[in-house]
Amino acid sequence: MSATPTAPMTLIGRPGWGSAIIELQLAHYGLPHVLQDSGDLLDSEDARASLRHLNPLAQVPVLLLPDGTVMTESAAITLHLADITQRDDLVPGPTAPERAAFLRWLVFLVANIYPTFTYGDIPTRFVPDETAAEAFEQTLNAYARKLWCQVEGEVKGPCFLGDRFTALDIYLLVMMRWRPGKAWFTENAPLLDAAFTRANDIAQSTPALAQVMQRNFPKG
Ligand SMILES: N[C@@H](CCC(=O)N[C@@H](CS)C(=O)NCC(=O)O)C(=O)O
Repeated sequence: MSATPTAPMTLIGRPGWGSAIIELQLAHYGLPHVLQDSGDLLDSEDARASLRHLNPLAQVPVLLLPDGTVMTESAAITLHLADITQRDDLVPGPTAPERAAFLRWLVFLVANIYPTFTYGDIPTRFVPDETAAEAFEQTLNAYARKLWCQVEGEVKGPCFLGDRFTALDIYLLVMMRWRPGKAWFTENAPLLDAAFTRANDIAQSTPALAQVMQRNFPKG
């Protein structure tokens, strides 16, 4: 039997943002949690200022553990939730055949693809000159598409790692709604597109996940 902690955690985030990746996992595991809206971190200095004492990068997700420990970084949180629940249904365990690929692509998604959103959301934060920022944004978006094409070559189908649904599929479910947009995936990355559809079907047919999807992506 797995030991599931009962004291609530606090997930700080924003509907549709990366906090959805963690909210879906908390719901999947049935872990008690409360949600706290970060405000629009891209638009509001007040929102950024009030988050910085927890995460100096002023990014979400931020997860406050029952003992007050602050966790940031979705991949670290993903691994931690599997640890504390002692479950291996979203994170293949150490001896599972999918383990190495899981770790590789989990880190790839957060270390390579996620930063393209950080830099691309407001390019002038990193390249102040408007003209240069425009060129930077184009190069960055092309680079992001190249990264997704690399991921496409690794999708086993029907889920990312084959038959089993893992936390990687939860990442796809959220990140593939962002740039370059669903239509691009349909046209250029059919395996990812199919994995997304599969993950979406699984989420929609699991009441706890369907509720989180609806809260984060009310438009579907
Ligand atoms: N490496 C972090 C990235 C988190 C991240 O970039 N979150 C976005 C929301 S999806 C954010 O808070 N952006 C605000 C900003 O970068 O100013 C993770 O994996 O959790």
